[in-house]
Amino acid sequence: MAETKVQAATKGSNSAKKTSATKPKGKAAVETAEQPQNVKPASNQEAKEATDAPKASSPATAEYPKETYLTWYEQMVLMRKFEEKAGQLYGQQKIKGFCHLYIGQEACVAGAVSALKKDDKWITAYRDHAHPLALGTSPNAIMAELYAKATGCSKGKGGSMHMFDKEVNFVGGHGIVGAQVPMGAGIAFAEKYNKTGNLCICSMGDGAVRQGALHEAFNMAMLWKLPVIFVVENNGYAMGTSVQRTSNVTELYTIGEAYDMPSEPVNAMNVEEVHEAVARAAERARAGEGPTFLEFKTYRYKGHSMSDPAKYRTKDELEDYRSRDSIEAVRHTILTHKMATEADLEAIDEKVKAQVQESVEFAENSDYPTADELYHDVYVQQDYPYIRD
Ligand SMILES: Cc1ncc(C[n+]2csc(CCOP(=O)(O)OP(=O)(O)O)c2C)c(N)n1
Ligand SMILES: [Mg+2]
Repeated sequence: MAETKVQAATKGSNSAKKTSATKPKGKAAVETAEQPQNVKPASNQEAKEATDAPKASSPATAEYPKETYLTWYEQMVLMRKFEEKAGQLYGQQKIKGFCHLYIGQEACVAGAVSALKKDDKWITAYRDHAHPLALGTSPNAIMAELYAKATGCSKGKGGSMHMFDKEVNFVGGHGIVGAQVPMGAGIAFAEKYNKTGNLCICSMGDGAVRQGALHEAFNMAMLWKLPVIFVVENNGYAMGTSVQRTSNVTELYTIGEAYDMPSEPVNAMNVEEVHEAVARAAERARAGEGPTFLEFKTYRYKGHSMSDPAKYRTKDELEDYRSRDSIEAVRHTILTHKMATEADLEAIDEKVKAQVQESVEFAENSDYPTADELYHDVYVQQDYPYIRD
């Protein structure tokens, strides 16, 4: 089996499904799949339906090997604990500037990484701590970047919104809403042009699908059948503005259909469903069939950034999503199917806690970049051909 990101990150875990290879789901199956509802005030019918949605539970059979579930669990716990610590440190003013947490959305990254190969590229927006963590960047380098230290993965010059790690093919955190969408198409173009067989996964928030550049990029990606997976991490809000208040079309995946792009909604509180959708899209991209647009229906438990008290949503709405927490669901599956004991999972929790603590010490003990760093890395290519004297 081809080496996947999970295998690369954990040296030898198996992300293949126990049964036969994942088959593309028929449209009917997709349309009837249980999805978390988009977000509206709790008093209306849709919010009621969301509250009636199934709570965190285990499938009757565990569909993947134990190693896969344990890898998902460990990765998601690392994302969660790392960001909880980052939130605390922000409160203590150890971390400054902007800081957008991914807490609640962990399954989006964990399920996708396990379906990709090690040389695939990933580009995303500014909510970007979880992606490099799952791709294998050291938590030390990410924490140091949050501290703006020279040992950070962007040499302390990017901060929370601009993580970058070429070693794991993470091509960034981008602060301009939607800017990464044409760049993602461009990266996929390069992969196709160079016949590498790799693809690019390009994730964005729901706010980004209303940027004009997305539509141009979708058109070109389809025209040239680029190996790209566009993913909208629809957490219901762009800052404090709900999808319903900004978009006539609230089932965001249908936007891809205007370009005949295979598009589907995914219950992204469920890591297995994310993995399966990305695996299908990756298969299509590698077969030369072009892009896919996936709408990950997810939720962020915290505000937009550290300065947002999130008063635009109800407690009930938040509690409803928390009751379907993706980490709890994987934990439940592992225990129900006796893949590990409570003690085994506690040992993972402790290991992750120590890793996070170590990253804080590493960041604290690192130096800030020196002033001459201002003149480095402005353009990586020394002979950049478009500069004229
Ligand atoms: C072009 C542009 N316009 C406005 C902003 C200000 N801004 C920063 S984040 C944000 C909301 C984006 O929300 P969404 O795409 O849903 O991502 P999420 O924060 O939910 O992950 C806005 C409007 C920006 N960074 N770039
Ligand atoms: Mg959003």
